[in-house]
Amino acid sequence: MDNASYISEIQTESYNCWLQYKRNDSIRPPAYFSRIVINGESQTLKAAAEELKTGISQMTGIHPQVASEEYSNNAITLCSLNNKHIQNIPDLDLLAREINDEGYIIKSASETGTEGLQIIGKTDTGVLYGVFHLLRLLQEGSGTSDINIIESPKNQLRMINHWDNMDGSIERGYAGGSIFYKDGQCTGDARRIKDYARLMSSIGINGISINNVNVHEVETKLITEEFLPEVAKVADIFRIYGIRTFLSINYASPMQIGGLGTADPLDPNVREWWNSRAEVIYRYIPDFGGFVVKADSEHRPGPFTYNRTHADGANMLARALEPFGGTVIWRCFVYNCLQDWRDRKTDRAKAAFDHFMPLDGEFLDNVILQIKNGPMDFQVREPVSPLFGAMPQTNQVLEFQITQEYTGQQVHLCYLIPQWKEVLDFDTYARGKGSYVKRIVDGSLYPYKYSGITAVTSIGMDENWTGHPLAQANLYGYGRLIWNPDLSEEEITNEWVVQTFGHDQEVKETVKAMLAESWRIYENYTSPLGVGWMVNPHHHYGPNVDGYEYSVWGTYHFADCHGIGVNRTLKDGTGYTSQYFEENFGLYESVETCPDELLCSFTMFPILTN
Ligand code: GCV
Repeated sequence: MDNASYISEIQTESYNCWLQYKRNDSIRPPAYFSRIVINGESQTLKAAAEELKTGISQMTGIHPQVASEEYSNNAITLCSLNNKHIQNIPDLDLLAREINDEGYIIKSASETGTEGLQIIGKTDTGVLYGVFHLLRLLQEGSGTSDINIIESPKNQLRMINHWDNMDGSIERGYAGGSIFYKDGQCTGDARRIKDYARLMSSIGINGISINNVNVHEVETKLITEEFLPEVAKVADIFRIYGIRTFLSINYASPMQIGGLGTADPLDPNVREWWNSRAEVIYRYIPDFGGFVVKADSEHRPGPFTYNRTHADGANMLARALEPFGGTVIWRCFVYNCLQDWRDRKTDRAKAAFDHFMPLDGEFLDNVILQIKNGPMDFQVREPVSPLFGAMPQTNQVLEFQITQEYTGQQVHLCYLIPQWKEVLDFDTYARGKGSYVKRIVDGSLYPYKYSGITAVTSIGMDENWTGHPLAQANLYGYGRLIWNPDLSEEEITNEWVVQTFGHDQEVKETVKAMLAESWRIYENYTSPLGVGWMVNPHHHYGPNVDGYEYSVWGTYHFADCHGIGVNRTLKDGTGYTSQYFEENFGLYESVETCPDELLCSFTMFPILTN
C-alpha cells in the first residue's frame, strides 16, 4: 500500500479507534462462532451480543445468529451469575468468589468439556467487559482454544470528567466541539454518544461527568427540569454500557436558580433546596452517580464565603444524595489564584494539603476527595501530590489529565502512560514501605468505601475524537491502566497499536518507538528538571519562559537573571517538603538526593556570576 492511501485509510478508520475489528484471515473461527446465545433480557446483554456479532462478522466474515435461550452447547453463551443455568463449569461457585461485581470469567470449549465458549459475568456489565476482552484477544490474533480467563477491575471508580460547556466549546479541548452540547442546548447525537459509550466501556470506564467543573450560568440549569430530560437521554445510553452519569454543579445554585439569598451549607433552607433537587434528579436518572464539585478555587463559589469548611460544603450535598446512593466528588484543586508568592514562602503547591489534610475524618462516607496527580496543575513533570496517603479516613480518587493541556495540546506527541505509571507506582510510605499510590486509590491500603481514578478527557467532535489519531493512545491507555495498574506500559502499547494499526511489523515497531520516547522528549524540550510552567500564560501551549496564571506576580519558576527553580525545602524554603512522609521528605529536602528530574521543583539554583 502506498503512503497516501495508507494514511487515508487510517483517517477513515480512526473514528472507530481501537474497535476497528479489521478483517483477519489468520483467525481460525471455531464452529461455535456462528451462534451467540444470551441468557437474560437486559439491554446490556443485548449490547454485548451486538458488539460480539459485529466484531466476529468484521474480523472473520462469519455472521453469527443471536438467540435468547438458557444455554447452548455449540455457541458463545453470554450469561451473568444472577441468571443461573450455567453448565459444565467445574467449581463455578469458587470462581465466582474470585471476581468482583464487574468481573468476568471466559472459558473455552477445552476448559469446559463442551463445544462452546462461555462469558460469565457477576453482573451483565461484567459480561459486556468479557465480550470486549474476547474481541481484544481476537484483534490481537490470539487463538480461541484453551481460553481460561478470570478477571476483575482493580479500581472501583474508573471515571472520565468532561470539561464541556453548553455553548459547545470545551475548556482545554483540542479535538473540536462538545459531543453533548451546542448553543446552550443539549444537542448530542444519540449514535455518536452510543459509539462513545462503546469506546469507554471497552476500556472499563464506569462513570462519566458530562460538563465542565467550571459551571457557568447555563450549565447551572442542567440539574433543573429544563435540561434533565436531555441529560436523562445520555444517561439512558450510558447505562446500557455500565456507565453512570455525573454532573458538575455550581456551588451557588441555590442562589442562582433556587431564588435563595445564600448558599451557606448550614442554612436549613439551602439544605432543603439541595435535598429536593436530588429527588428531582433521581426521578429522571435513577442511577445518577452524583456531583463533581470545584469550589473556592479560580473564582468559583464555595463554602469559604460563609466561613464554612470544605467538609461542611461537601457533607451538605452528600446528605442530599445519600438516600439515592449518590456520591459527592469534591475536588482538592483549591488554591487562591490571586496570592502573591514573591516572599518565596507562599506556595501554591502547598494549598491542597493545607486545605484538606486537617479535615481528615470530617467528611461523610459518600464524599470522595478528587486529587490531581501533582500539587500544581498537570505539568509535564511534577512531584506526586503529598495528599495521597495523608487522609486515612477520607475516600480519595486520583485525577489525571488525558487532554494535553500542558503536554502539547494533541499537536505534539506525548504518550502519558509512562507518566501515569510513575505516579501510580510512587511509594508514599504512608503505612511504611510499599504504600504505593495505586494501593491508596484501589482502596487496599485504607478501607475506603469509595475510591478510584478519574481523568479529564481529550475527546471532541473531530472525526477521530482526539484531534490526532496518535492521541487516542492516551485515552485507551488510561482506561486499561486504571482497570489494572499493574499492566506494563509495553502491554498497553502493544494492545493499542495492534487494534489501531493492525499487524504490519514495521508500522508496529515505528509507532511503539515514537510513543515510548515521546513523554521524555517533550519534557526535555519544554520543561526539564521539574521546573514546570514553561508555557504561554492562559493558553498553556509551550515552550515559553513566561509561565504563570491569573496574577501579576511573575513566573512560578522564578527564572530570571539571578537563578531558576523554587526552594521548597523546610530548612530555608517554602516548607512544602514537610508535607511528605519521612522517607520522601528526606529525599526532597536535600539537593544531593532529590531526583534530577525534580530538581527545580525543590531547589532554587542561583546563576553564578563573578
Ligand atoms: C477547568 C487549570 C486549567 C483550567 C481548569 C483547572 C481545573 O487551571 O487551566 O482550565 O479548569 O485547572 O482543573 O479546575
